[in-house]
Amino acid sequence: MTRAEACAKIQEAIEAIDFKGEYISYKQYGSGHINDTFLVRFQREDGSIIKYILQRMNHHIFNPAQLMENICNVTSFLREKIEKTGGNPDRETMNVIPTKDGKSYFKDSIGSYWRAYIYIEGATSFDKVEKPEDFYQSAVAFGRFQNLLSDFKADILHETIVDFHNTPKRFETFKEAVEKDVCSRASSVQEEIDFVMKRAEDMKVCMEMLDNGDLPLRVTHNDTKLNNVMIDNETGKGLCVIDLDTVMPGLSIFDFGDSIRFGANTAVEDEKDLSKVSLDLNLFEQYAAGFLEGCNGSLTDNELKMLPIGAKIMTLECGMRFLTDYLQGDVYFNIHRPEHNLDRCRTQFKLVEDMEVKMDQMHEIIKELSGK
Ligand code: ADP
Ligand code: GN1
Ligand code: MG
Repeated sequence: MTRAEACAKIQEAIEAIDFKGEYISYKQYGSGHINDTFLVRFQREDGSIIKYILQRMNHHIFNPAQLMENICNVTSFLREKIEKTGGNPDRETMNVIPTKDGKSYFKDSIGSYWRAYIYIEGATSFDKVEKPEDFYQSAVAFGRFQNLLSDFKADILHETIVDFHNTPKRFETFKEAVEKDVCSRASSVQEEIDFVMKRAEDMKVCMEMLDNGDLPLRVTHNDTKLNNVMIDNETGKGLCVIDLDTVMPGLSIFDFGDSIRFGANTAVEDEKDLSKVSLDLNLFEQYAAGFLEGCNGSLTDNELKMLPIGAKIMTLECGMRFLTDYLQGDVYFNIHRPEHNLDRCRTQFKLVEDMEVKMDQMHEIIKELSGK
C-alpha cells in the first residue's frame, strides 16, 4: 500500500476524533520523514477557525498503542509541571485530542492509525536555521525538556523503537544490508560503504561509556531536529518540543548531537551540492550555550566532554541509516525522489568529515562554555 493509499480514509479519522466545530478542510503539512501529517481546519459557532494536527502514525515502525501510551504519560506529566510554574500547557506541551469514544488514537477501516493534537498557533518550526538566535532558543528548549523529564518514571516508558540509537547495532544492520544487497545497489555506493567501514571503531565509543557507567541513561527526546521544536513568533523563545514518538531512555549527548547534525550544517539535510555542506562552528557554539542553559547544570563532566563526539556519532549513525535504507529499497524514511536517501547519506558523511577536522575546536568551545 502506498502512503497515499494508506491515507485514503482520512475522513473516517476526521469523523471519529472529537474535534470541536464544523469540519472545513484538510491539507498535507510539515516535512517529517516518518508520519503523514495533516493540518485540519474546523469552524466554531462564532465563525472563528480552529486548527488541529492530524497524523497517520507509521505503524510499520511503531506500535501505535504503546506510542500513544508514552505520549499521554509524558504530556500529562509535563502539563502538571507547566501548570505549577504558571505556564500555558495548551501551547507549551503537545495535547492529544481524544476520539469521540475517549481513546487516544483511531484505527480506520483499512488498518491505518490516526491521532490528533491541538495545533500550536503563533509559532514556527524551522527546517533550516534562519537566525542563530532561533537555534540557540531551540537548544534551551531541548535542554529544558530533558531537565523537566529528569524525575519522570523511566520504567513506565515503552521502548518505542528498540535500540534506536544503539550505534553498534545500527552498524550490524548496515553490514547485513550491504551483504544482502536486495536492490543490487551496493556496487554503486562502494565509496559510501568504505566511508562507514573505515569508522567501524567509532561506532561503539558512546555505548561502551553507557555500559561502563561513564555516561548516565536519562529520559531523552532522541529526535532533536530543529523542526521538532516550535519557536514562538512573538517572544522568539522555544515554546514547545514536539514529535514525542521517540521519548525513551537515551543519552543526552545524542540529543545534543542530533540537533548539531541537523541545525549546524551550513546546508540542508538533502543538499545535492556537497560543497555547501560543512559544520558552522558559530552555530555549534550557539547551540551548546543554549543546551547548557536549558540543562541547568545537570550534565556530568563526562557528558560535557563527550558532547562533540555525540555530534559526530549522531551524524555518522544518521548517514549510515540513510544508506541502509537506500540499500534496503527505501522502506523506512519518506522519500520524495529516487535517490533521496543517498543524497541525505552523502551530506551526513561530508559533515562527519568536517566534524573530524573541527573536533579540537568543538572541544575548545565546550571547555570555554562549561569552564570544565
Ligand atoms: P514526523 O514524525 O513525521 O517528523 P512531526 O510530529 O514532527 O512528524 O510533525 C511534522 C511537522 O508538523 C512538524 O515538523 C511541525 O512543523 C508540524 N507540527 C506537528 N505537530 C504540530 C503542532 N501540534 N502544532 C503545530 N505544528 C505541528
Ligand atoms: C526522522 O521524524 P523526523 O523526520 O523528525 C527519524 C530520525 C532521523 C531523522 C533524519 C523515528 O525524524 O531518527 O534522525 O528522520 N525519526 C525516526 O532527518 O526514525
Ligand atoms: Mg518530526
